[in-house]
This record gives sequence, C-alpha cells and structure tokens, in this order.
Amino acid sequence: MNKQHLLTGVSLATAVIAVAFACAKPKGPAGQLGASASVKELMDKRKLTEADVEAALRTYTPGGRADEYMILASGGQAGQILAIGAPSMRLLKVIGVFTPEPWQGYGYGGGGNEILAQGHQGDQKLGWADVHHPNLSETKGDYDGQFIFVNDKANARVAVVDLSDFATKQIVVNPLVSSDHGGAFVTPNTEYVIETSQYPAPLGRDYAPIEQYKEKYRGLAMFWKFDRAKGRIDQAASWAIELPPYTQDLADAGKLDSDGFAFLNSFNTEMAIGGTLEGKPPIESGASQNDMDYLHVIDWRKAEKLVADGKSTTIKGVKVISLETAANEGILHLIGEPKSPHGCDVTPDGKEIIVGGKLDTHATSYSFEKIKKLIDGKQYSGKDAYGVPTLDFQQSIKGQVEIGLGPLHTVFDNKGNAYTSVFIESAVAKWNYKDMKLLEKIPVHYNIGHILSAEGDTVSPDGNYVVAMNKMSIDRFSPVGPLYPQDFQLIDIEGPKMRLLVDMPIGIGEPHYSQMIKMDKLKTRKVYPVGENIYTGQKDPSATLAGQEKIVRSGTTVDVYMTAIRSHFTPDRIDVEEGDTINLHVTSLEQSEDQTHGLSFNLHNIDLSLEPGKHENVTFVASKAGVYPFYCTEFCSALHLEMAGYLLVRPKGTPPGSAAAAGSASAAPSGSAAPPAASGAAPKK
Ligand code: CUK
Ligand code: CUA
Repeated sequence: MNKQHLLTGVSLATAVIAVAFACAKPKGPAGQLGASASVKELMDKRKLTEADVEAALRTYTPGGRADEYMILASGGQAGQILAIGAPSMRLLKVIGVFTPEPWQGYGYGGGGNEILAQGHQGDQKLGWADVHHPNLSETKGDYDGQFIFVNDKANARVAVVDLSDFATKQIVVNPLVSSDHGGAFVTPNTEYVIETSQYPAPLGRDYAPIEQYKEKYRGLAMFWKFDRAKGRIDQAASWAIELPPYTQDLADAGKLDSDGFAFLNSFNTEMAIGGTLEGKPPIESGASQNDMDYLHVIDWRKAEKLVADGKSTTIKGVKVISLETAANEGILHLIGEPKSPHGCDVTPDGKEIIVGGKLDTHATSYSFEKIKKLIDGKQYSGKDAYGVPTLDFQQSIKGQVEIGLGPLHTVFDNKGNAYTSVFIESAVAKWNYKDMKLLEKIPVHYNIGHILSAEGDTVSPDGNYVVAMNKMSIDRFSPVGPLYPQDFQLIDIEGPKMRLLVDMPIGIGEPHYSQMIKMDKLKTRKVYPVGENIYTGQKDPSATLAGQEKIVRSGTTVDVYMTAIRSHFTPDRIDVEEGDTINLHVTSLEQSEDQTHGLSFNLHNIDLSLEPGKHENVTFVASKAGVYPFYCTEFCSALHLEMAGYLLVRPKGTPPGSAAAAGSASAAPSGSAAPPAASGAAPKK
C-alpha cells in the first residue's frame, strides 16, 4: 500500500475510514476480521486505497436494503431497457422491449408476441432494435414513475413500458420515416412523446432517387399523443411536422418558461449525400463543411391547434403539417448552432437550451427569452433554402463556455450547475450556467457519450449523482474478448469536487441515454390479480380458475384451459392429433410474491413466464407426431422438477389412446389420453 497516499488522503476519506475502523472493533471471541488492524490488512491484501474504501462505503448496499435510485438505461443494440439500482450499480432487470426475452416469456408464444408483432414492418419481422433514449413519463415536469418510452433509431419505432410491472405494452411504428433519433422525449405532462427523424428519406417511406435529395427527402418531427388513462399511445390522435432534409438529431421538450416548445438540433445542413465510389466526398466530410448547422425551434402548441383546425395533409394515415405551413405559420424557426452539433438539453428552469458540438470546444447556451422575443417580433435574420425563417445566432444565445474538445450532452444539478460530457477529451465538465463559468473537469474512462443525473431531466434535479456513460472501457475490466463492455461510471457531485465512485460494466449493448429516478416514486405491483392478461390490463376472457380446467375439442381445434400452481399444471396431459391447432390458455393461480412458474414446450419454441396471477394465451400447431414434454422452467418449489406434463401428438388418422398409434400389438386402455374434465364437442367460445 502506498503510505504516502494514506497520509495525504482527503480528510473526508480519513474520517470515513476512522468510522469504518471504529465500527469494525471485534465483538466476538478471538480475532477474525474486526480489529482496525484487520481492516488495514484487508485493504493491503486487496490493494485498496482510502479513496477506494470511501467509494465502497458510499455505494455498498447490503442485501435487503433498497437502492435510493433506479437507473433506466437504454440497452442499445439489445433493443431492451436495463433497470439498475444506484448507488450500488447492480443490475436488477433487463426488460424485454423490442427484442424477444425468453426469461420474461416475451416473444416465445404468449401475448408478448403480439406486442412484438406491432413493431414488425411489412414482411420484416424485426428481432432487434437500436435503443437510444429512454424517457420517463412526467407530471408537471417531474418524473411520475408511471411509464417509460424508448425509441428504436434503426427502424423508427417507439415503445411504451408500464412501470407498474416493468412490461412492454405497446410498440408503434412511424409510417413516415425510416430512422429516428430525437426520441423518445416527453412534454412536461406527457401530452406527447416526441420522435424526430435521423436520416432524411422520402416521407411515407417511398422511393426517390438520391439525386432528388433536396426536393424529395425530408426530416420529420412526430408528436405521438399519449393516452395516460389507457397507458397507450393514441396513434389516431398523433400528428407530425415535415422538416427540411437536414439530419435532425437530439431533441428536448421545453418546460416551465419554454413549455409548449420543442427544440432539436441537426447536422448535415450541407445536405451531403455521399457517393464515395462515384468520386464524391463521403457524407462524413461533406456534412462537416459548414461552421453552423440549425437548431430547430418548434411551437408545438401552435402546431397542435393547426392540426385541430384541419390545416394538415395526410400521408400514410398521419396528419402532417407541411414544411411550407410550418414556415409560414410560425411553427418552425431555425437558429445557427456550431459545429457538428450534438446534444440539446433544456435547463431545469426551462430558460435555456444547451447545445454541444462534436467538433467544437464550447457548450452554447440559447436563451429562450431572447428566442421568443425574436419570434414574436418577427425579427428574422433571413430564411433557409426552404423558406423557414432564421434567427440570428448572436441575438439568440446567452453565451458560450469553453469546456473542452467534443462536448456532447448536458445534465443538471440543483445548484445551477451543468455537467457536460466531453467525448474527445474523455471527461465530464462541470460548469455554472448562471454565470457561464467552467468549474471543474474529471476524467472518465473512456469516450463518454451521454451523461445522466439523478432526476436530471425534471424541473428539480437532485444534485447528488451523475453517471458517465462511456463507450470504451480499455483496462477497466477483466478481458472478455475483442468486444468490450461499455462502462457506466457513477460520480458523486454532492461535494465541492466531483468524485468517481464506481465502474459498472454494461455487457449487453451500447446504451446511449438513461434516466435516474427516485426509487420511492415507483409504485410497482407485486402480483397480478388471478387471470390478468398483462397486455390488455383486463381479466382475460379465457382465465381459468381451480376446478375449471378442461380440454375442449372442436374439429381440428383444441382449446386447453390450464392452471399452474405449486407444483403442477392441470391438465398435465394434452392428447391431440397431428395437424391440430392448439389454443392453450394458462392461468397462474399463485398469489404469493415471487412465486413464478415458467411453461415451456419441447421443440415448439414456446416459453412463458407465469408470474403470480398472470394469464397467457398461446396458439400453435402440433405439426409433427411425437411425444413432447412440457415443464416449468422456474425452480419454483421442492417439487419443481415434477411440475411437468406431456403433449402427445398422435399420427394423423389415429384415434385417441389407440395402440396402433404406438405401433404396438397389445391393447391399450381406452380413453387414457383425455382428462376427466374434457368435454367432447363444445364449440369454441
Ligand atoms: S446519441 Cu449516443 S452518445 Cu443517440 Cu443520444 Cu449522443
Ligand atoms: Cu413451477 Cu417450477
């Protein structure tokens, strides 16, 4: 151990260690770990510094004690959302969203299949997503803990996850654009979930030659109307605004002073279209010619009114305010933003919009008050190529702060400080946006993309933690092959100096954004009422109670009404004929917390998760004769292994129980395959 370090350690750390030592005095007989010397020995043995021990004391969360916060993180290419406790930085759950998730039985036969199918596009049964920005639902600009929304950049989709049970309830497909990025951002009362396009393309996903980029290709801001009572996006009440074919990027909704507005940045206002094989410059350099791109300022309340007044056109069933209308009616204004902008974050008071620049050294703060004045006075600096009024950059900004190379995203605390991720420099820069002063920088490891802060996107951030979401993790973790995990670094921001506390590897995808909510805002259910279909939120019409189990045959359709409870399925034998269609309805009768059963069928790609009370419906065809065991996949009880049964699929034309079916000469007892409750030819409900 480095003695020098011990001597020069910060006083807070020393105090904490002293407490740790004091608390570690031996209580019992002969010295196991306990005396202060032993803690020091342990530190020596594990090569831990005082700073390490202090960080551990600030983050270690004993079993049985809840974390103060939950981070809901994008799962990146995994297409999922990660639920992480903070400050312990322990992974709690990977929520199946756009990608099938077998443990949750999401996409393996049950109702989750229908949710995933909502996200299919034509013949493309998409099995993944590129999730970028989770956003929690808000009430009066504060996280309310009810829902979280995420976008799929690769396929322009938005999903709705209900935080009462951490299950995905809806996926909507944007029929107008092929990719999105500025999403999913909510307005302060979750009136809308905003999704803006990334790579321009003809609206409605039609074809147009790339040479017609400027005439035919467009960007878009989609305003998905959220119906909170139903907990679903109301697609019929949603609408959009056509945007110029600049590559729109990040977005944020105004709040308090700027409520009613949305802000999104863009790059490639050069409208570069590549063509490297044809001898043209790549998009990368073509898009980096201009010193300024455009911050888009959208008056969504005004737009909402225009749509209500019928001043929109309809494309692929969506009401769209045309670019011309948006320009002429004061819906859309553009302001220059430097250089290769990224990140667009509204301050908690709603007064400023902070924009980073990937090739810039500044964070730029736009003043909403100034912007509003220019707009109201129609003091335009000109128009862009599409006739959209532009505002003067200098007259719109409050100022710029030099913070380092490659500032991206910004989050906030409760003291007027901003924390900006600085990508190229691999640092977090803390600066005060009231007096526009850089205060401090802390290195992170490495190549930080987004940054998140506790309750950070609300009108009242907590100001105790930020998390650096780093793209690279060289030398931070044990090697796991050439594909390295991402690195979440929890940073304490409560004191005068930022302190790096702990690294958490993320081994499932590249998370872009995350949000951090106070754990006590989450009102999570522990069990479902018996028979609940979690995808409709209603008791399922086929819910089966104890004693109601039965198998109902109608022609080649077999309806199985099944229950699951420790440690059996009733019925436990399903006897069908090759080619029959089976509608399996299964209800968990459990009402005890954490008593989950699984139900899997051999060789049919069926795997359900039956949390207490949950009901699932599965339809499948018994296409091949054979004997298929089904069993419970959760180790639910001492007799879990016995929680099993058989699906018996007789060869076509073989009567039930026939010995011939088994190819045997001896007679079999008759009627052996049908459970007692089975009724003959009852029609399907
Ligand atoms: S983006 Cu990934 S680091 Cu999609 Cu929000 Cu900036
Ligand atoms: Cu039920 Cu194992």
